[in-house]
Amino acid sequence: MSSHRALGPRRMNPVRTVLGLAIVVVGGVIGAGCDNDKGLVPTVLSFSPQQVQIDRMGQPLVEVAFILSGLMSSFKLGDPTTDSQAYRPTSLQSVQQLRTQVNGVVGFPSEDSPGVTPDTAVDTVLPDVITIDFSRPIAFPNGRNLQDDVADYQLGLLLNRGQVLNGGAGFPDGVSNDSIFLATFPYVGTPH
Ligand SMILES: [Ca+2]
Repeated sequence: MSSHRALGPRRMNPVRTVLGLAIVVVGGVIGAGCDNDKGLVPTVLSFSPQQVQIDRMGQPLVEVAFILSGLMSSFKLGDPTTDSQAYRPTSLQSVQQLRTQVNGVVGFPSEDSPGVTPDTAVDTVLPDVITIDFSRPIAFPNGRNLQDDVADYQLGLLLNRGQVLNGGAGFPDGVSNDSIFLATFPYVGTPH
């Protein structure tokens, strides 16, 4: 785990908040976990016997980009507190193998140098929580704005292209954001 990420009931840096979302069923209940210096809500939710976790979300696209397909189901049902132990070794291997394969594609853009090592890439997405340091500008991965192209960011992190940890935009997936966000709730635009 990298030094800037933290989990669990311990008290946090006053300006940092850790967010995660667990999706549980029984009446479509959606629960969110939040941990900050006020300790208002535990990071990890406690479910009643009637509630079953079916998915979760900290950072976007972690499971599809960094978790091996055979482990996705268990990852969805997992808990951030065990992410590094349970998924770091296989995720690291997956990132290394993917980069090797992509680097062998003739004409594909070269990796950043200096760039993001496989270890740093994996430690940026595991445990699967999103951190916010309010003393710094809010933009993914420091929190997330609606307009942040997080797919490009995660792809850049995975492939080490686009200087994602140095303010770069990551690697383009060919899909741009809409610019129809609303100024009021629910903020996202009309589906189309
Ligand atoms: Ca994109």
